[in-house]
Amino acid sequence: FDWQPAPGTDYTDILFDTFEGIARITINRPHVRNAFRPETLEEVMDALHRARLDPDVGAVILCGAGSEAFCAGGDQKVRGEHGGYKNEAGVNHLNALDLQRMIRTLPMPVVAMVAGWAIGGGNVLHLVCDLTIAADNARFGQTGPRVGSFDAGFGAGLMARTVGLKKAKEIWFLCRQYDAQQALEMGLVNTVVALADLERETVGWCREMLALSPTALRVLKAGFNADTDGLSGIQELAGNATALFYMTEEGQEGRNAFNEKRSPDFGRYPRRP
Ligand code: 2NE
Repeated sequence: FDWQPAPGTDYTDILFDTFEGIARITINRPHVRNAFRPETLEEVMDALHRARLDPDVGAVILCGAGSEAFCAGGDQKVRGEHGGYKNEAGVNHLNALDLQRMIRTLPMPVVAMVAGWAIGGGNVLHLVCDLTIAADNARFGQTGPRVGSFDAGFGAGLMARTVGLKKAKEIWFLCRQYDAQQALEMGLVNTVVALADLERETVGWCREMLALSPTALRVLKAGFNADTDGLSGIQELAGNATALFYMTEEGQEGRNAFNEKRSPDFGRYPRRP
């Protein structure tokens, strides 16, 4: 595929490329199995924001550099003593949680393309993506209770909704590792393909989605997340209704009446059954 680096970016921890309406974000820290530090996630969020604002982009692929790892979670070498992971300025962050929410509210599908390890926060990262395409060398698991951490938010709750409560508790309480086939059987990933076919398959899935109605996919995504995300989820779903209403004459009549300093005439718009 003819991936083109996105112009105007000077990321240090990620790569950001586009191709045929797909934005590909690659965590590029293979020396630590693509574990993330705060700066990594700041860059991923910046790239997601750029993808969101690009009218040509309709799907995002999130992956790790190389075939050894998707992501090994938070970089334990920069984990501080003050409630988070230290950035270069010494400020502690848990911005993995900000990224999780951003992926869930991005109004287009985000597909995790997983080769190798998806461990700890890396396992939660692909979990919060809309779809996961796994290579046959992928391995999944949580380590939190072993390394003195946990993600009791989406890491626990969304895991339980995805694989079932008993399995989610097993994953977190025993910190075992699961191969790609086991992940498929528990519903943690959508499909498993040979490593050599991983990108072709993932791009194929994106192309199928790009051929469909972006509005339908956008509202469906918000609908899938709405109950899990509570009032924030309803906000996201409702925001889509507002955007669609703004596109109607009825919605525009209110704006026009205000700007023209007259009473709105909504009588022309029928009450539908
Ligand atoms: C990922 C795994 C299973 C890979 O094992 P292996 O044998 O393939 O590689 P190795 O030798 O362990 O790792 C290669 C290099 O990567 C570093 C290692 O330290 C090693 O570097 P050197 O020591 O040789 O210089 N590396 C790997 N993962 C790292 C990490 N997370 N931080 C810093 N360096 C890392 C194996 O490496 C592993 O189990 N890694 C640790 C996974 C882990 O515990 N992640 C953190 C979970 S907590 C979390 O992510 C989190 C959260 O709970 C809540 C909020 C936000 C984040």
